[in-house]
Amino acid sequence: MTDFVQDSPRLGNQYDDDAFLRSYLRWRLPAQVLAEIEPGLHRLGMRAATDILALGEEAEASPPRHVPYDAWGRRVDRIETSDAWQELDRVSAVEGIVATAYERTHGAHSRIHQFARLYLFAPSSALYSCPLAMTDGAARLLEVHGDETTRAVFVHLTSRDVRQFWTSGQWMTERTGGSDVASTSTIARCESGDDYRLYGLKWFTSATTSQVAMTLARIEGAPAGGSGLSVFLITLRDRDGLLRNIRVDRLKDKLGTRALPTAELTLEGTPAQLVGGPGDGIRKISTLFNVTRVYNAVAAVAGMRRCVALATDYARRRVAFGKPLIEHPLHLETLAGMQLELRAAFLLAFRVVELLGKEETREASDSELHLLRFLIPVAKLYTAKQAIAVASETVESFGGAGYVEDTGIPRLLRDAQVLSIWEGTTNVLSLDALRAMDRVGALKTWTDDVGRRLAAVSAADLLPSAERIADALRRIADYATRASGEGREFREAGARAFAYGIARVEAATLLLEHADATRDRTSIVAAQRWCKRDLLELIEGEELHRADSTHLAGTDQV
Ligand code: UCC
Repeated sequence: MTDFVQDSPRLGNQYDDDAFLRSYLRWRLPAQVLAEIEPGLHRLGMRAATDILALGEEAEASPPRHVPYDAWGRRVDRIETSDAWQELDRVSAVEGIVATAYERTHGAHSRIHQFARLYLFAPSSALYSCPLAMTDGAARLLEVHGDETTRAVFVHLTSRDVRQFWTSGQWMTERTGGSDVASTSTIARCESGDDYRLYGLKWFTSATTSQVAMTLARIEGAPAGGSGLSVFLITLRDRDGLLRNIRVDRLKDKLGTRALPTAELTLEGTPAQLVGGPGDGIRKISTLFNVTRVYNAVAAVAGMRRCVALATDYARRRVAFGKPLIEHPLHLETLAGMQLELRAAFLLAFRVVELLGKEETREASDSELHLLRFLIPVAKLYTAKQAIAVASETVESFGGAGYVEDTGIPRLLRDAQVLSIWEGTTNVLSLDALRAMDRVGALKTWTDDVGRRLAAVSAADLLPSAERIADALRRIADYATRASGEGREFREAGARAFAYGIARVEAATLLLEHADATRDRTSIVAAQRWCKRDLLELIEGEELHRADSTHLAGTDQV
C-alpha cells in the first residue's frame, strides 16, 4: 500500500511565464507600443490560467446539443450550448480578441498585438478561437468587399460591447468536400437587387450558433466552376430567434473540438445578401480564409506552447528512477526539441501576422503582398503538422497519465489534429503555395527576400548557420527550376516536401534574425540547432515515377 499521489501539472501566468513571447514582442514592437499593451497581456495571461481556463474546461465537459423539436412537435432546431460557452463569447468581446485588429490603435502593429492576445486566449478557450477566426475573416471580407449595406454587420463583428458583439460562421463545405469548393451546388435565386434565397446543403458548418454566416452559392444561370460562385451574407435568425429557413440536420460527432457546435444544414430558401457583386466567389472569399488560415497558424503555435508549458512543469514534478524527469538527459533533449519546434513555428506564424498587419494598413510593398500570399499556406500547413507532432510528444511525455481522459492531456492531441484538416489540408495548401508561385511569381520574391535578410546577419557565431540556410535556398531555387521542367505531375507530387522546405528555411532565417538582434544565449543556441538539421527533404536528382508510386501505394492492386 502506498500513499504516493502524483502532483499534477500547473499553469502560471501565461504571459509572464513565456520568455520567448516577451522576447519576440520586445524585438518587433516599438518600446512605446509594448509599454502600452503589456499590462493588458499580463492580465490576459493570468486569466488564461484561471477563469478562462475554467470556462474552457466547463464548456468541454458540456458539449452542445441539437434539439430538433419542441415538446409539442414544432420544428425548432435549437442548438443548446453551455453557459460556459456563452460566457466565452462575452469574454472574447471584452478582451477584444477580434476588435483589437480593427481598431488599429497601433497601425500595422495592431495585428501583432491582437494575435498575441489570441495566442494567450486560444489554448484555454475550448476552441472559441474557431468562431472568432471566422468572425475576423468575415469582418475583413466585409471591409474589402462590402458596402454601406453591410456596414452594420461589420460593426457588430468588431465590437467589444457584449450586447453588440456578433460572431460569424463560414459555410464553405458541401457533401462534395471541403477542398473542392468550385463544385459547390447551393443555388441562389434572386428576389430583388442583392436579395436572394439560397437552396442547398452545407455539410460542415462550424459555430452554427453565430448570428451571421458567409457562404458561397451559384446564382441561377451562372457558369460552373469557381468563377460562377458568389459570396453571400446570411443573417441566421429572425426577431423571435428562429432560424430563417435553415434546417439543422444534425450535429457532427467529432474526434475533438467537442465544445464547438458543428452542424449539417439544409438551406430551404434562406434569405441572403449578395456581397461584392456576382461571380468570382472563390477569389473573394479567399480574403476570409486567408485570415482564418493565419488564425489556424497562431492557434497551432499557441497549442504547442500550452503543450510545452504542461510537459515542462510536469517534468519538474514527476520523479522516476530516483530523480525528476527533467534531470534525465534524454527527457531534457525531448523537451528541448519541442521548444525548438515551438520557437520556429511561432516565428513563422508571426511573420505572416506582421505582413497581414502591413497589408491591412496599406503599408505593404508589392513584394510584401506577394510574400504574404505565399507564406500564408506555408505557415498554416507547417505549423499545423508541427502542432500535432508536439501534442503527440506531450501525451507521451506524461506516460500513461497522458492517455487518460481526466488529466485533460488527450484533448491536446485531439484538438491539434483538426488544425491540419480545416481551412485547407496539408496537400491542398502545398498546391496553393505552387498557385501563389505561378500567379504572382512569389518564389523569386521570397528567395530574394531571404537572401537579403541573411546578408544582414552580422554575428560571427551565426555565420555558419547563415551559410547553411543560403545553401538550402540555392537548392530550393534549383529544385523549382528543375521541377518546372519536369512538368505538372512531378511538381505536384513534390509540393509537400517543397512547402516544408520553404517553411523550415523561412523559420531558420527568422530564428537567426532573432538571435542576431537579441544576442541572447538561448536564441543563439536555438538558431544554431535548427540550422544544423537537414532543412530540406526535396527529391533531388531523382525522377518521381508515377508508376512506382502507384505500385508503392498499392493502388494498382484493387
Ligand atoms: O470551412 C471549414 C471549417 C471552418 C472552420 C474554421 C476554423 C478556423 C480556424 C480556427 C483556428 C483556431 S473547412 C473548409 C475550408 N476550405 C478551404 O479552406 C478550401 C480549401 N481549398 C482551397 O483552398 C483550394 O485551393 C481552392 C478552393 C481555392 C481551389 O479552387 P479552384 O477552383 O481550383 O481555384 P482557382 O481557380 O485556382 O482560384 C480561384 C481564384 C483565383 O483567382 P484569379 O483567377 O483571379 O487568379 C485564385 O488566384 O481564387 C484565387 N485564390 C486565392 N487568392 C485561390 N486561393 C487563394 C488564396 N489563398 N488567396 C488569394
